[in-house]
Amino acid sequence: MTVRVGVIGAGMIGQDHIRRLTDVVTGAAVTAVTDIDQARAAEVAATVGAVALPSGAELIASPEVDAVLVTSWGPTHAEHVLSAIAAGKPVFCEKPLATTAEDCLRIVDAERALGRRLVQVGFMRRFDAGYRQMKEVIAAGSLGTPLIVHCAHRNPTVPDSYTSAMAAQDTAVHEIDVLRWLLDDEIVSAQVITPRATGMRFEHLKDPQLMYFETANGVRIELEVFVNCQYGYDIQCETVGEKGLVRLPDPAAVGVRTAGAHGTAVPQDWKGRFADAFDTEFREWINGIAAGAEPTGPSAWDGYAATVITDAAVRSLESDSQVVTVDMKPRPAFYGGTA
Ligand code: NAD
Ligand code: ISE
Repeated sequence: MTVRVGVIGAGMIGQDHIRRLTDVVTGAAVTAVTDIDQARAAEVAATVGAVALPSGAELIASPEVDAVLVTSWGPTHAEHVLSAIAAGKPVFCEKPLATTAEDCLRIVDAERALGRRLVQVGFMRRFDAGYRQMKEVIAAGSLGTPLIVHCAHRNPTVPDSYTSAMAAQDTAVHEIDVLRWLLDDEIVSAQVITPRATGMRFEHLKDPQLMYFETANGVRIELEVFVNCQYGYDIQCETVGEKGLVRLPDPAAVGVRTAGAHGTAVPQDWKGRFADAFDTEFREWINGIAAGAEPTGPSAWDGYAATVITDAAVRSLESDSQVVTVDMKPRPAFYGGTA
């Protein structure tokens, strides 16, 4: 069976996922594309023999579309995800699930009312081989109880449109999701501190930022977000337990010795660093749909949790670094909780 995917949003990541679904993943075909920039939708659709449709609503309703991929701007995600649920079609939504907690809860409620999972959120780090190995090591118990996590999330540069709040909403949101999953624990508070700012930033931006999170079990997470580090796209993660530690491996790269120095290249963007993770994420999503199974990747609840935790981090940033308690509803049984 070929899963026919309709794509809403033909920008940077939308085009990358269309290429992935067409050239990398077997059992999938992109049959429809839409974008508010209709010329872009037509151009991108033509590259894969898909039809360009005028709106997300028409794409979701199309009989040629079995599953929906949402890669439009964040504030538009909720509308498309809710429409896909109403149509009973599986929907993969790039992060964030929605930009407000209220919209995330509307999605959670709609999915619960339907009674089966249709939504998967695009937190691709759960599909990265290094993070998966870290999770296995932590779960096996040889490190003892996890106590501390040290992380860094560095981008070489960001555009002028990137705001200080986006350090949490757009960037740290990946650690927020992957650490909840890695530790099988919930984040209960957030604090954001701004050290001396780099001179390599746009004037309005607070960069770098140091973020501190505490989990329900008392694990302390420290995360450096530095989005103008200049030298590359660098993701670090080290979990310290009672009897040892586990560290995320750097991506494999050849060692080069020349001109009196030796080194390995640092990736320059998330596309290259997480290419294999994105491939695995889509392979598993498509295989699940083809098998008639519910998605097992990050759920609508995980999307809601990430949004309320990033809200707490932004409130801390905007309130002189106060420690802010995460305002999260109890997790429903439908999503593996007890409520
Ligand atoms: P982009 O601006 O390059 O592309 C977004 C596209 O959506 C544009 O072509 C725009 O015209 C279109 N669009 C906006 N509103 C629309 C609507 N209502 N209907 C149809 N099309 C609409 O942005 P991008 O970098 O591709 O990011 C898209 C999403 O992917 C964002 O939510 C972003 O956070 C996420 N993203 C995730 C990762 C990751 O690592 N997982 C990386 C980059 C971006
Ligand atoms: C971007 O939207 C991503 O999701 C990248 O993974 C992240 O590293 C970057 O900081 C974000 O802007």
